[in-house]
Amino acid sequence: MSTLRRKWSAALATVALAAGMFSAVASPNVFAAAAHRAPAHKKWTIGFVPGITTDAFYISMLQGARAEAAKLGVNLDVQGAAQWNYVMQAQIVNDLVTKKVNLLVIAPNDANAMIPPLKSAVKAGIPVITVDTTINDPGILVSRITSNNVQGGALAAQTLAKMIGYSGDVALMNVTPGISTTDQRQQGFLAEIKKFPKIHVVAVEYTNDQQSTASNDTENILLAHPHLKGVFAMNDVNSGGVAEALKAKGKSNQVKIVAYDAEPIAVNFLMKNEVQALIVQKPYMEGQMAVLYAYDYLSGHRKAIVKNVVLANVMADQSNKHNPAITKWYYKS
Ligand code: T6T
Repeated sequence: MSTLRRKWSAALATVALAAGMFSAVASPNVFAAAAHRAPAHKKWTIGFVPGITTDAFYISMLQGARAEAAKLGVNLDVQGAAQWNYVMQAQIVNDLVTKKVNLLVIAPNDANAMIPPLKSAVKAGIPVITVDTTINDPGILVSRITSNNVQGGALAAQTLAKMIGYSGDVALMNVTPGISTTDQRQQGFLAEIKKFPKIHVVAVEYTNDQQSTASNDTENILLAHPHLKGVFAMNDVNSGGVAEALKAKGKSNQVKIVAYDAEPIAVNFLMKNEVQALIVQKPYMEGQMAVLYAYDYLSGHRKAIVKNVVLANVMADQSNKHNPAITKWYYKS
């Protein structure tokens, strides 16, 4: 393996491990075989299917994937839909199978509906790595790479509880049932918020990733629960909708918002204290690792692959939102 590749691998491992980015999952021997990797003797093509093409989370992920693909000398065939739609995504997978890509990296739009098309890909001899979201049949996968969504939900509950003085009404703004990541965030939040008996979850809404729906739902929740004190928004589209609705009612920073993700628009709300805290993932690194593992798998260094990678989250709030140790993780659009 080239010296540059070995240095890069060691650097990525150092960053990931030093930053405590791997949770309790098996200690990642991500680059254990790094010293012995042979350079790719042919141009492999990796099919890369983001959850959606129009979201800065996946744009950041693709930036990391492309950077790693350039370092390793592999091709990326990026195919995705502009909307969260597992029927469209299944067709994209089938098209990439027909094109006979060497390996498929995907953020599945639905944990169950995407099992059949991905099983077909594996049956056709195309190995699959999931990134960000995953499917409810991990046995067919080479690896699953994601952030710690259950922990992120629990952290949101702890943070919101403290912000509202450990009592009062709160609401959850989720996306669509069946998305593994946002389902796990809700799971983590609801389990943790039970530790605060004076806090009542008065609504759990699903917006289908539409900001206008998040705004309308927030207005309706305020009408039904005028003493609402906090909202957990499980992605950036939802946090934008909630923040805009509260602003329109003159309730910015009165009703507290803890939100997931750090797209530019979400960071803007954080800077204006119209959203009080963000749970920030590492999509760029997820993209890098997915391509690195694809390379490892195709080049036969499969012992270097961790089956279940769970990256730690970062909390950005009013006390650290300008700190470079935090701002470096804000997503790039
Ligand atoms: O929160 C991210 C991602 O982790 C999730 O799976 C889907 O929504 C986002 O892309 C943000 O919109």
